Amino acid sequence: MKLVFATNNAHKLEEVANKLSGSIELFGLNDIGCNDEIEETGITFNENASIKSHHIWNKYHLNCFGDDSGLEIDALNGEPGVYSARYAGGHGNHAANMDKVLEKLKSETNRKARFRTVISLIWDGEEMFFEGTVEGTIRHERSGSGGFGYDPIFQPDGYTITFAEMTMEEKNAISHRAKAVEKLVAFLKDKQPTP
Ligand code: ITT
Repeated sequence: MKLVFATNNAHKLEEVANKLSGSIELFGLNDIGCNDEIEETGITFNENASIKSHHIWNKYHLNCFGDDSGLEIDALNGEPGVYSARYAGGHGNHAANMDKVLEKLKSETNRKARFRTVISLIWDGEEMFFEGTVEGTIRHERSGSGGFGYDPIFQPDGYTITFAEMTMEEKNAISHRAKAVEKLVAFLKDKQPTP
């Protein structure tokens, strides 16, 4: 069975492909010849994930899913949220995004935050959502050089190190994305014929 992940991010594709087994074959946007720029115009993670999955379903009628993720900071009323990638302006300027967060939280004592991932799956025309979160706090300074995005300033609850100080395996064992993907994979397992 063919399943399309509405992304061109090779790392994300590989993460899901590694967890899928059996008869489901995973394809990225490139693999199906889709070069469309799917705009994330939603104001929630669910909306953005849904925009991506519907784009593929409406155009190709293939089983598919899209995802959206971001950081929510309690003292900033959930910011940067869906704007995480472009919080300081340009898309994916991680250093500037972190500087903006640290500046806004300069004299803030409530440092609670979480990463959230939402996946919208369209299977046989029916939409389902899978969600993963990881709770933590925002450090006062960056620490570590691993990962990406806000990892150097995010310390997950129960740890004394940031995401950027963890190995990829450590982060992938507890991350928001991994949790959402696990739920998706569990659902898809039932869709595969037993060998
Ligand atoms: P796409 O092209 O697939 O949209 P992206 O890098 O924008 O890739 P996401 O939509 O998953 O990735 O996440 C949006 C932003 O949220 C991302 O650019 C980071 O700033 C932040 N983010 C998401 N997951 C993160 C993580 O695991 N660690 C650090 N920052 C993360």
